[in-house]
Amino acid sequence: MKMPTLKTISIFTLLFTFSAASAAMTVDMKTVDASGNGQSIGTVTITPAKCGVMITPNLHNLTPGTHGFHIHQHPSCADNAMAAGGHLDPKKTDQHDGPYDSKGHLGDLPILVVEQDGTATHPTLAPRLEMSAFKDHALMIHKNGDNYSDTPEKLGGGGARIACGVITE
Ligand SMILES: [Cu+2]
Ligand SMILES: [Zn+2]
Repeated sequence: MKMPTLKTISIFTLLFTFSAASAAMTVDMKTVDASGNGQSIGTVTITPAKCGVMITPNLHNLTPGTHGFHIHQHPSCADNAMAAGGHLDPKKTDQHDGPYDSKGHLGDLPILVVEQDGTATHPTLAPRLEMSAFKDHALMIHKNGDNYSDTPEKLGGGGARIACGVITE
């Protein structure tokens, strides 16, 4: 039996690496401040999945527990991330229903889970989203959790914006 040559293996590796790289999108996340360019807390990588997209955080320096996590409308984190506007909502539903309900904001992502050491690395699936939905918007992490509802508090109760990343790809 003839073994594959080193050259053949290299070509396959190159093709695979290239297609994987072009399919993923990595967003730099920064703490929120007036300039919109705070301290780095790591990255969030978005990759296409069979159903929706996978969201893989590689974050640190966050407070342990759950945090509201969304795509916000505008590609800016200036003015303590208020420049990013509200949750991405192309169908103008004006409803915060979370990532698993088809009625509300398209930008509602699965909550971000932060470990006791302040890191978040657990990947989640966002079934309603496509890669193209992220382009020219911002990713936002909130101080509090998200109950995927407008009650008892609007927008899941996430409160203040604590970290933000502009999606330019
Ligand atoms: Cu948000
Ligand atoms: Zn929302």
